[in-house]
Amino acid sequence: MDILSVSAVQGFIRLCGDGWEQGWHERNGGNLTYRLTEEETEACRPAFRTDRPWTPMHVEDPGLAGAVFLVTGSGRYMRNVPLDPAFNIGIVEIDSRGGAWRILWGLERGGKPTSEFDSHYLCHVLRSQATGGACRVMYHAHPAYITALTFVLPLTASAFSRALWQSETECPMVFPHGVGVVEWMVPGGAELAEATRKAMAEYDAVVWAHHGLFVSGPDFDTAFGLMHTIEKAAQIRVLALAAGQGRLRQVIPDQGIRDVAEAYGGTINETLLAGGEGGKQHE
Ligand code: 2HA
Ligand code: ZN
Repeated sequence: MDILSVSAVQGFIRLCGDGWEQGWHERNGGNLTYRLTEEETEACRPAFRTDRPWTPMHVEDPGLAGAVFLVTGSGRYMRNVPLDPAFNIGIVEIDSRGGAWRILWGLERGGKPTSEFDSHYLCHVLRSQATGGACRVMYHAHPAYITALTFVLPLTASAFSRALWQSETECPMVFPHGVGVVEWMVPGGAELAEATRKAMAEYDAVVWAHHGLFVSGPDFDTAFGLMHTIEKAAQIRVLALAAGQGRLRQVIPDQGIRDVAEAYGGTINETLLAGGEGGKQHE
């Protein structure tokens, strides 16, 4: 079987192209990783080579030792993924200690996994454990509107979650637990990886101040949909703030936010809704 006809590989490629179409991946911005199931790994195995060297990560965690990931390439462009998958993406295996990777397929001509792979790996370990193994996707993008909000809102989970819930009716049903926020840090470093992992213990989406958004999910549709919903709500918020010269006449009320979450089987994160310093954001 051709590796490009494996549905997980196709879904991965499609998400990269879709993210580019949305305008979220200027140059080599953003990255995507997906933890393959055993069946998917077997379907891809005829295309694997196992003679490549192990490369140590900056982090070590045995939580997903031996796991196999589809990854975008460091310095490679989302825009080019559908045109040349074997150059722009790859499949890597984690060693038995959870501290190194080696390339099994793809990333041709000297490629390596995304510069954010350490962040992705730590978050995979955490979210996989938190969801009984259901979580498989980590997706990082540079959407403009959620990033714009990091210049005007307090950098707190409460301020962001509440602003987004208030701005689009879909939000309380899509992410009732809210979104986390991490202050500005140098990309690709252990510090950002650790801060993101901490935030991911509570939230399946984390805003990176002045940089972008990091989301997780069980499959490509859910992860892409979460990125898309958050960015859409942020766009509405920014447009409304601009049109109202910083003042919003009304927003979706707190009880409405609660009711939407409940109507769709969720429970709103009351701590975030109660507000903290973000509580008065709409006034
Ligand atoms: O892959 O987006 O955060 C490039 C980046 C780093
Ligand atoms: Zn980035």
